[in-house]
Amino acid sequence: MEDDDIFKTCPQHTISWLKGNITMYKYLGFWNIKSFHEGTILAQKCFKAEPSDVLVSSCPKTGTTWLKALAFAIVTRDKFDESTTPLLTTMPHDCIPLLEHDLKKVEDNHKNSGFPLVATHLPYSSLPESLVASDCKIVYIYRNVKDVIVSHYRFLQEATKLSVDDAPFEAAFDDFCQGISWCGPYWDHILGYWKASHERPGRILFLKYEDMKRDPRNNVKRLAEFIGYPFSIEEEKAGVVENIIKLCSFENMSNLEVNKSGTHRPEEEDIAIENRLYFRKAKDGDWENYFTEEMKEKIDKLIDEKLSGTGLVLK
Ligand code: PAP
Repeated sequence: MEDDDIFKTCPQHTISWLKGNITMYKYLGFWNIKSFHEGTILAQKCFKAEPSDVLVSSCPKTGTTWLKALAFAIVTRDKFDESTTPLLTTMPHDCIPLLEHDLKKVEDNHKNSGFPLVATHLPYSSLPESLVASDCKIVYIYRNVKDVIVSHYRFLQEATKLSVDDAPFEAAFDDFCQGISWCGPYWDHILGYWKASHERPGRILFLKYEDMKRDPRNNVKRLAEFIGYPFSIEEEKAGVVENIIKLCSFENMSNLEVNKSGTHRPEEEDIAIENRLYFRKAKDGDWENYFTEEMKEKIDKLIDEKLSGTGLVLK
């Protein structure tokens, strides 16, 4: 089937709370806009994983930008320090190519630079076969579902230049609970990686956003070790771990000029996003400013149903 025919037949949802500004398509069980689904199909057809690839994966709004900055700083620390790193002038999303959008860049990295990091928002079940079959390491970040719902809502509301009053949160919440969110259903996205991590132990590192905030030092060390770039004793003594944490902190990143005034993918009108929208509040528990008691009960019950017996905690 031609790609266009695929999208004529799969479920569509035009987001009412965004005044119809975005239409999502459900393809292979997950929601996304058409261009990213097309990029997924291309990656599935063409991508050939290299053993050294490290996949940085997440459902949107779970801490991707932070994880990318940390992984980039860890992998490139022999070349750059805090005063020379590209992170000072390039937003983290532009430092690591996205498999379902920047395939050519990923392939160029394979050929020319040996840079190992590849980012994705793809669910595990949509990853290219060569990646699933490989022994590449995968790092997966996840976050409390209620803060993800608010972060997702505020991001799309601002990206479509609507006011909060014009974009009712209640409708955004209802869509999310029905699984209709960027790369959603959120719980299915996490469960795909979670199950795969049990089938292939040692292959996927799960990082929880809230744990990373509580204990960045240990989590950054775990991350570095897992992806094959462990800190030496000398580096630890010299404060390299702390320097990376400070460099990638929300306080530092959100105050860099590039992240205050730059634009991500400025040449692509439909998905160009101001960098500042990726750095909103970074507060745990912001959901309390948006949720009614009824919403809290509804999402807690839903998550209990979806995740019962898995050992994952998203509440
Ligand atoms: P994306 O999927 O669109 O890239 P992602 O980076 O996963 O988004 O999530 C954005 C959240 O991470 C925002 O949370 P908030 O809406 O609750 O504020 C953003 O503020 C937060 N964030 C961005 N950078 C950092 C950072 N360096 N440290 C901690 N949190 C961060």
